[in-house]
Amino acid sequence: MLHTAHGEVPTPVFMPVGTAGTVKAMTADAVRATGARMVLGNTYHLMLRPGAERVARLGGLHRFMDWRGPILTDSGGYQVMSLSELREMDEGGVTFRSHLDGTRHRLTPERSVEIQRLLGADIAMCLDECTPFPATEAEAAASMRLSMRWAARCRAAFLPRPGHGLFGIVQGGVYPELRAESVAALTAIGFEGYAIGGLAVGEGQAAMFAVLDGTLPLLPADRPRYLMGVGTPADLVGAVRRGVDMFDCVIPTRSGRTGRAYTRRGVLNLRNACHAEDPGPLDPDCPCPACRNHSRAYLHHLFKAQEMLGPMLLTWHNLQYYQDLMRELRAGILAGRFEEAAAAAEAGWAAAPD
Ligand code: PRF
Ligand code: ZN
Repeated sequence: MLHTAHGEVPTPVFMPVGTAGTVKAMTADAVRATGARMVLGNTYHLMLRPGAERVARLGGLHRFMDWRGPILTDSGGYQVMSLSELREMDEGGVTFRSHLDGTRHRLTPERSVEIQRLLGADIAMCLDECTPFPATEAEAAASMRLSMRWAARCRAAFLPRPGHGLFGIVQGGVYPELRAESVAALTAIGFEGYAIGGLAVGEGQAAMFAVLDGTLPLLPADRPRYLMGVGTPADLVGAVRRGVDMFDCVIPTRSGRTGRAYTRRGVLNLRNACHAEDPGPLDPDCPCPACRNHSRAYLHHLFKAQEMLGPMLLTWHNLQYYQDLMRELRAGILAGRFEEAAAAAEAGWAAAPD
């Protein structure tokens, strides 16, 4: 259980991504109705638009987006590297041009922590560099050590408040000694929780699981572990099996907007003509409005006609599926039957692959 200023969150937990102050295509009430208890926000997007100070003047991100549960904010480092133009990294921080209007901005460990405080994050993340893949061991070492120096500066800049926490981010690429060095550096500083960064960047599921196998046993057992930016349902099951407590990923929301549905029977694409006259539900076992009220044929029609209800319904469905999957894994863990819950989910995908 995570205890935060905005309530308790049972783990393992999946956090829908609310990058720009909205989980795209969903009202906050709808996100809550899927079973989500915590969402992610992004320093990078919100500092550029509408600005962290403006959000603070308007009462903070919770009120701004009408989300009453806890919010975890990412620190900006990862989004700067993937979205911004002309970024320059130095010991002090990162200077970059906005992908929106080309204006120059600078993010330092201290400013990232300040922005996350202005937003009102229950959980803030350290500014880090997500080491690209592939990277040589020397490149991964230099990048990880910079992130560790930034982590110490983030810890010093963070003002402790009850119910609020700061998480360190383990880096080190696919190199076990570097991952171990990163864990040692972060645990010596001391954080409320620990994230595994630098994964799901092209290394593949087997390499990602190998890093988790080597890294998770080194982390303190009484602190939450968060695998950043992961993943597919199969990734989540494998990572929970290895001891991960928290996840965020754009897969359910982004793929919902393009017509891809994750179901108890595998992945399907509603744009495919095979659904054009199918009167049955997307997933007969799903309680979401797309499955309760509509046929596959109707969902297919919405995507063909480019109606905005299509992305809305499939986003709801995919988030519902992710939340139901996590609830089943939590119930399995509490009953001492995790492997049965995992096998039930995995058997469903295997029965009818797309
Ligand atoms: N660092 C941060 N955010 C992230 C990542 C990271 O390494 C990843 C890795 N895929 C996703 N989001 N700060
Ligand atoms: Zn559904």
